[in-house]
Amino acid sequence: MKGIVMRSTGSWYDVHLGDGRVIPCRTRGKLRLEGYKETNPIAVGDYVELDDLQTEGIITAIHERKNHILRQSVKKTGHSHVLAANIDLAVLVVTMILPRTSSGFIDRFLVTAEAYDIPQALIFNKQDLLDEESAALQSQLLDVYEKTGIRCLKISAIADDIREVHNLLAGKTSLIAGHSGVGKSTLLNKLSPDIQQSTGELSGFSEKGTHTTTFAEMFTLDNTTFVIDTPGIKEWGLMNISSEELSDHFPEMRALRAECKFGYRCLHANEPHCAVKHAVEKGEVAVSRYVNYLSMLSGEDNRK
Ligand SMILES: Nc1nc2c(ncn2[C@@H]2O[C@H](COP(=O)(O)OP(=O)(O)O)[C@@H](O)[C@H]2O)c(=O)[nH]1
Ligand SMILES: [Mg+2]
Ligand SMILES: [Zn+2]
Repeated sequence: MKGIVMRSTGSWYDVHLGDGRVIPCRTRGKLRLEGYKETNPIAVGDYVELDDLQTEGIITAIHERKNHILRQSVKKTGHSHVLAANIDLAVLVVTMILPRTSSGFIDRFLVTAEAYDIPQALIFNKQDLLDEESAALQSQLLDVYEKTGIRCLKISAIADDIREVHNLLAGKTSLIAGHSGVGKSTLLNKLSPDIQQSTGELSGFSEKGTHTTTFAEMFTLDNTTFVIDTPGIKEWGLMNISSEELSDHFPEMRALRAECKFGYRCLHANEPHCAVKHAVEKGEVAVSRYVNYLSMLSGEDNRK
């Protein structure tokens, strides 16, 4: 029998069966997944095969993944672990006010998702709080990202009907990310009466101010719609993206590369006859995207 892993405590896994039941499972012996070094490399979002469905299950195999996202070890020991697997959509919740999400943060998220081969969407929350300045900033960003082909929604998680969000997520496994305070938990709670996340507090930190261990966790909206909450998304780094490859994860720049004089070696920085730079001058590639690209290229952005 097949199921999808919803959460893991390290030795136990909660597995969602297609009929809506969730049962605790263990593994027996050593499970391996081709291409991964770890034994029992089970992550949230993994499809697994199960045996013995009385009160608990035994995971006997892990299905091949269509993608996975990694999280670097907090201690920068060079280790990383799979945070979640088989993601259909990466959703970033952003706000223009309280707190303000920078375009640099948005682009970093989009580039990383693109590098992992995961389609992206942006949810602009807290529409009810926009003043003139933050509304102007938002419309600039909407213009940039809609032109880039990113699905964008505007909502007030505390007030609006969120049918559009339901439609966006329906039938998919989506990862939900965003800075602390943008309204992720408020939105999740509104999406399903079964989800009861605490809101309005600094989460991810214990009372002593130390970082608590945070695992990805999956919630069910219906039997085919799943959302994954990923605490600590800041550590979702730009892993293993070379300088030459970086602009390939900006779709509007990728489309121009062949026209650069230095073709696949062009970093679109100081090279002559660069199609990307020309497009920026002509207003065809957004200045903010280009500036954020250069910042990622120089590595400045990586250390934040
Ligand atoms: N005004 C307003 N406040 C919101 C909205 N969505 C969430 N909030 C508030 O923002 C604060 C942080 O929300 P929370 O869901 O905990 O954010 P999270 O850290 O991303 O999970 C809470 O006090 C929410 O009530 C919104 O659309 N409008
Ligand atoms: Mg929260
Ligand atoms: Zn170029």
